[in-house]
Amino acid sequence: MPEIETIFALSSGSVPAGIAIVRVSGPQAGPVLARLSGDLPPPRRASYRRLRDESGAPLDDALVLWFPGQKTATGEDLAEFHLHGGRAVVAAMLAELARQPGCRPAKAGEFTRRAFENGRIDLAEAEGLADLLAAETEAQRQSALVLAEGGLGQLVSTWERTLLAESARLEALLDFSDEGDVGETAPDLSGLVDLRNALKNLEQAPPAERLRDGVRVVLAGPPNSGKSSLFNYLVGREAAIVTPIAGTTRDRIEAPIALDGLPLLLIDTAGLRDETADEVEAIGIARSGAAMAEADILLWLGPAEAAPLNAMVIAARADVEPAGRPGLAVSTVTGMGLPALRESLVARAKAVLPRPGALALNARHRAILRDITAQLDEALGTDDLLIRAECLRLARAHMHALTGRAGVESLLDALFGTFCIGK
Ligand SMILES: Nc1nc2c(ncn2[C@@H]2O[C@H](COP(=O)(O)OP(=O)(O)OP(=O)(O)O)[C@@H](O)[C@H]2O)c(=O)[nH]1
Ligand SMILES: [Mg+2]
Repeated sequence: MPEIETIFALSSGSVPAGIAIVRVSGPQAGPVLARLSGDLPPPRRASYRRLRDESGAPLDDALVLWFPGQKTATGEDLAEFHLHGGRAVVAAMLAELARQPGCRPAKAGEFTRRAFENGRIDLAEAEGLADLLAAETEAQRQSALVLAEGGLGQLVSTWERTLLAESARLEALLDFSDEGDVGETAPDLSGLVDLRNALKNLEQAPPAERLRDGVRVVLAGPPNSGKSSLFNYLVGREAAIVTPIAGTTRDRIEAPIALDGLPLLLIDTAGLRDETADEVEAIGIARSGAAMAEADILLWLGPAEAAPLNAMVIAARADVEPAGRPGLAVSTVTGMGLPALRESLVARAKAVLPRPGALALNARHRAILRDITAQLDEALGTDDLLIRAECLRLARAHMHALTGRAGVESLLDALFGTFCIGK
């Protein structure tokens, strides 16, 4: 078997910085650490060492850590160098590591991939980790943490135990029926029914994508109704052009914002009108329709009687328009109604997003859950014990795809490729 390559990378943020952490993982981690720092320091203890290159010239004075495998982040021997975070120091260190036998720079996500391959984390945890690194709002961070800490993996283990128990009982029944001993009593399927119902409930879990991309808040209505003005107020800058000319906005404009720690994607649209001679505006209006169709929250700035279903009616430009219109009266000029609008946006967004700390499922999880539920439905729908046993076996195989314990190579490449180098 070819020797596993030892990988290294800068694992802390970009230099220059106060400290730069370079990690080395693989069978050469120990020898490399010993060569550079003169000896192998005691395991799992920060030790102060002068690092020297091959010729004996000093590289840096650093804190070094030695983590012998397998109980390490990657499951392999792991060394960490906490260097002074100057560009030249880090460059010299990386160059020196590249000269070490059996060592090469790590690819994006390779440390995490090794952790997965060595069984230190499951696939869902790796996905959670990817989300955690990308998290920009508090809600995203909390949800990613649930996945990263193995929330889904633990659920799957529980389901698997239920399925294994059912399979074992089935096998026993099948064995007895060979001997003609099987009783008339119908087998108790309540465990499977409970599991199926639990999975169906989980399918209702809020989509993780909303947490990642933001709750879509679309501003729509006739031209000149004040959409872009409100959009700019919520975004906190002049992101969209505002003029008294009807038809100013001609394309959809998106801006991500965080409101009370919740991720929202605000979408301003071209004003809707039936007649326009302007070809560009006509295309813009078609896009407005598409944006409205995919809105999680639709803010309607037009006449209440024309409001789309479930839209939140906003009586905009309330300082100049006649009073008494239905809907929430707001004015971006006087500030009227704006705190109430923010509050109600937060409340509606919360209803769309996963509860803090609750498990959120991405499209991949959801698709696999549906596959598992389909197998369980089939298992429950048949009286043929052999078929039922086979359905349960397939259901278990799908569960393994959730945590990545079944061949999912292309998926792994895609996932780990999204990590940064050094992670
Ligand atoms: N007095 C007052 N004027 C406003 C208010 N909101 C917007 N306006 C004015 O109304 C006009 C149209 O505002 P926009 O925000 O561009 O309206 P819009 O709905 O984006 O218009 P289109 O992009 O053409 O569809 C501009 O002259 C704004 O200055 C408001 O709350 N009070
Ligand atoms: Mg506009």
